[in-house]
Amino acid sequence: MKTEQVNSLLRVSVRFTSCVLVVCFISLCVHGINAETKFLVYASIDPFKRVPLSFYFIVERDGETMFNRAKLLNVGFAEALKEYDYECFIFSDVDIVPMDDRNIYKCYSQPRHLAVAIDKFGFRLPYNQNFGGVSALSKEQYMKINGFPNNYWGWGGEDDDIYHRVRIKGMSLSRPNGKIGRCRMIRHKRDLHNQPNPKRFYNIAHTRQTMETNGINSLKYQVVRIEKDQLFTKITVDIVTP
Ligand code: BGN
Repeated sequence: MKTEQVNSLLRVSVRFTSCVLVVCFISLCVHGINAETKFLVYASIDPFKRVPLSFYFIVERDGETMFNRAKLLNVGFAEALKEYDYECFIFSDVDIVPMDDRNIYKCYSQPRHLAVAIDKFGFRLPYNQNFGGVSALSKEQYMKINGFPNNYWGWGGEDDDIYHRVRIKGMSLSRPNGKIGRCRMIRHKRDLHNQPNPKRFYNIAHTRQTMETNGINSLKYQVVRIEKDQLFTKITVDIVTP
């Protein structure tokens, strides 16, 4: 099949599945892979087997500011909804690649953790509450938890905060089993501007008190650039460092 045919089929499938993959991205050179390469990695895993997966949103922060994974994913959510009324969002780190085609990238009745057995952690869940790497939330589930926290600058803890949000709102995590949930992590050094966040312990301890006012309803950012390709939209964003 020619590339253009694949592209138009995928475009059409958006209308049926209403599912979008939001990939957050640190930095082109430092990370060693660029957004387009990542996209190709995903696309090469036979998108038709992963039927629901239909469109990609790549969100990258502008400049050399601190990384903020959860906030970038919030931006992806907000910007994707401006393009189409998606019902399901898959939030993925740029460096995680699923290994099993039965790990279907779609939304479930409960928020789904998809990257449950990453090679970096010996193909095991590092701890039971872990919600890192790749997750799937329907628009409804995401809105119920007020999206993701905006105040996790640097590495760590934002996924634990999201886990708390899910539990506080009476939901639980759904997961594939450890075999189906196997993923590879593309090796790279720790990125610049992504040092462990010393405030993460404090933030996590206060999720319950802060989640109603810290999330998609308080998200502030400025779009620097939008590049539209056939198969993905790439947003470069100023995430407004405090
Ligand atoms: C945990 C991090 C997660 C990360 C996993 C796997 C924290 C908060 C400590 C209270 N959590 O330790 O964000 O996904 O490791 O790397 O640092």
